[in-house]
Order: sequence, then C-alpha cells, then structure tokens
Amino acid sequence: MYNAEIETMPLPRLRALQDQRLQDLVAAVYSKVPHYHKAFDELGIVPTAITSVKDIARLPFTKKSALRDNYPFDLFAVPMDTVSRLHCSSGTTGKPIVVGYTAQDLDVFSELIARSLYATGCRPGMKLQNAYGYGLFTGGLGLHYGAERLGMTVIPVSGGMTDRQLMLLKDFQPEALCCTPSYAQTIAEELVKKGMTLSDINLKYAILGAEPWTEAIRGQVEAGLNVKASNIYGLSEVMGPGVSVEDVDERGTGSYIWEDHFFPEIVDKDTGEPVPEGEPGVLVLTTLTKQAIPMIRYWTNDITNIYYDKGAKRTHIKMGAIRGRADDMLIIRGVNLFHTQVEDIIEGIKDISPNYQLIVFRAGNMDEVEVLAEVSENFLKSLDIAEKDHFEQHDRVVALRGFFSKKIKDVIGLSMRVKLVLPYDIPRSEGGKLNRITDKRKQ
Ligand code: DLL
Repeated sequence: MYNAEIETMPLPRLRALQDQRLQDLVAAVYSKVPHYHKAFDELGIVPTAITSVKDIARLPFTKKSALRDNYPFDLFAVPMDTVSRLHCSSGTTGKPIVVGYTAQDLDVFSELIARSLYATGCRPGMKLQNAYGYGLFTGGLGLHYGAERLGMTVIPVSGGMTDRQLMLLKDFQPEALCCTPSYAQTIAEELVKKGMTLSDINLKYAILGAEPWTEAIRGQVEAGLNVKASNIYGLSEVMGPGVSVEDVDERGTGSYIWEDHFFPEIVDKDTGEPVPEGEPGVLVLTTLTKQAIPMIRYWTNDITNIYYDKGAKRTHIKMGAIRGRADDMLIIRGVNLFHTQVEDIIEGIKDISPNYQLIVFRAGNMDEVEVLAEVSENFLKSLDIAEKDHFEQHDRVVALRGFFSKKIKDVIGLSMRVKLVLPYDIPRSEGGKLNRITDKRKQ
C-alpha cells in the first residue's frame, strides 16, 4: 500500500480523525466564507455545536448553484495570493464552475492520486500514459502530479490523436494507461485496425473514470488491451480524480473513498434524508482538509451506494459504481454537458428558435450528440423557398448550420452534429412538452 497506516487505520481512529477535521472545517468556513456564515446563521447553527461527523446532517447541503452564484472566487476560504492553481468544470449556465487549490491542497491531491494509482496496480518505476485531457479539466494534471509523486514516469500525451497514442504504447512500452473507459475501448479497437497485436504493447493496468461505465465495458477493455482495469472516481468541486478508487485485486466490489479527506453520505434524492447503509441514493461529500474551497455536504448528484467491505484490504468505506445522476447533466466523452449550455448559444443566434433537442447516442464506442434545432419563423420567411424540401441545401441554412456548430465547438469544447429543421418539426410529447434530451444510450 502507498500509505498503509492511513489506508488500514482502524475505524474508531479514522472516526476520531474525521471528527477533529470536521470541527476545524466548520470553524474555518464559518469565519471565512460569507456563503456558509449566512447559511449556518439561517439554520441557527453554532459552529462549536458540531463536534462529530454524527452531527453532520444538521449542516446544510451545498449544491452546484452555490458555485454558480459565487462565481468565480467568492466561495474561496483563503486569500487569492495563496491559491496555487485553478481548475474548471462545466456548469449549468455558460459559465464554468471554478475551483482553487492551495499548495497544501495540491499536495493532498498528489498524495491521494499516488495512493489511488498504487491501489490499481501501478508501482514506482512504471510508465503511465496519461490520456486524460490536460488543461482546465482536473483529470490530466491531477493524474500527472500524483503519478510523479508515486515515482512513475509520466507520458503526458493528453486525450485524442489515437494514432499517436498507439505509437507511444508501442515505442515507449508503458505498463499503465489512464483515460476514460470509452477512449480505452477506442484505443483497443484502433490497435486491431492498425494491424497491431497485444504483443506490440506492454500494458498491464488501466485506470478508468470520469464517466459511468459497466462490467461489460471492463471486460472489453481488459481483453482488448490485456490489462486489469480499475475504476477511479472524483469531481472537480470536491478535488478531481482520486476521491475514490478500486483496488486491482478487488475489482467489481466497489471503490474506496479516502475517508481521511472526504466524509461521504448517501441521501434520498427527494427528501435529503439519510438512507440505510448499502441502499442507493445521492452521494454527498464533505471535504475534511481542503483549504482553498472547502465543501460542506456537497450534493454530487451522482447516484450510488456506500458500504463497509469487511473482507477488504483497507478499512475505508467503499462506493458502488455510479448508477446515474439525479439531474440532467450528460457526460459526453468525459466532458460534462448541460443542455442549457447549448440553449445559451442558441439565445445569441436570432435565426434559431429556442426549440431544440439533444439526441445522445453511441457510434461505436464513442458518445455522440446530435443537436436538432428549429430555425425561427422569420428566418424561414426570409429564405423565400417554395419547396420546403430544399430547405437543408439552401446556402443560408448551410451557413447557419456551420456557424452554429462552430460556436458549439468553440464555447463548449465538444463537436456535435447539428441538424436545422423547420419550425414545429421536432416532435412534442404529450402535453406539448419538448424533451430537451433523448438519451438513446440508455435504450
Ligand atoms: O471527471 C474528475 C475525474 C477525472 C475523475 C479523471 C476520474 C478520472 P468532473 O469533470 O468535475 O471531474 O466530472 C465529475 O463525472 O460527478 C460523475 O458524474 C462523473 N464521474 C467521474 N468519475 C466517474 C466514474 C472528473 N469513475 C463527474 N464513474 C462526477 C462514473 C464518474 N462517473
């Protein structure tokens, strides 16, 4: 184990550590973050009354809207000149969610990734091909520094350019690969298409996360790349990857949540009340040590369950695979997407009406999004076409489609197929409701 003392800490000691850290956290956010000060006051919570994690349900939930309302830095609990790094994740509006890290936060981030990588089978001296995206996304840099901390050699290739991924797998012979599960499937398929075989590469372990996946996908990746594939979970608001991880020898039995830094709860998605151990509900996480942007009872919207696994190597609690989300956030090729981000773009284009629909489907292993959008009545009139059949080929429709899809790519960072249709062409469901999302991946 990377840190056996902590990873196997007896539960009473772990609980005492959490209690102490929670007390410090509650005092810090109350005195330093106006949002929490106000929220505690409204509920009549005196920080000193919270002495143990048993009291945690008295504290208010923090939802994504708190990050949006306090954009960009108002939830920060430290002076800006002590913030070493910023990361972002998509929000429900055009603006992203911003999170910050002090030097100590980055140190913890690296420690937890090092622990996590070790659990998945990685060891010092091995090479890790890091195909998570580098940049504002927490995946690339998060895995990068944690792997260096563990003593691995990092290949910071970032996502995409599959030919180059294959070349590096062959030439550099890394033992480990990290990326989204869907991208691992793509790499495995391209390997065959390029006429390569498993003897050309040296992979043993894959560390997959950032989007939901299944045992069937695990089977495909394990066979296709000759690896043991373990899950890694996390979210920007709470840190990034490395909040929880699967042990390579315990694959399929759940991912350890690093309880010395995060306190997990599962609550009912409608009532917010705790559910019995092992039952599914919304995962709620409290950061016990984060300095720059601490989170009290963060409502992740991820549906899962948590349970202690008595026969396991470590004492920390486990969470099951993510079964879905309690809101309408989509995860497309590892990128978080809200339909309102597309709506925001449409609002700025007068020739397109606010009637649109996103259709999500799988093409091969990759998630694809098609945007259906109705043009405005005025735009249609201005075209002056007798035959509506020729609509799609009309120069101005072609130009509008090109402009819209470029905007989507520039603003959201995802390529989507765009189809412009006539007013009222998108089918409405009973009651005239236009469903914003049709997720064919689930059908
Ligand atoms: O996806 C952090 C990450 C990077 C995790 C690399 C793992 C590997 P966000 O972009 O903020 O952060 O997205 C967080 O992605 O709330 C889940 O809905 C989903 N998610 C992340 N990991 C998993 C996983 C990163 N292993 C959101 N299984 C989370 C299922 C996952 N869903």
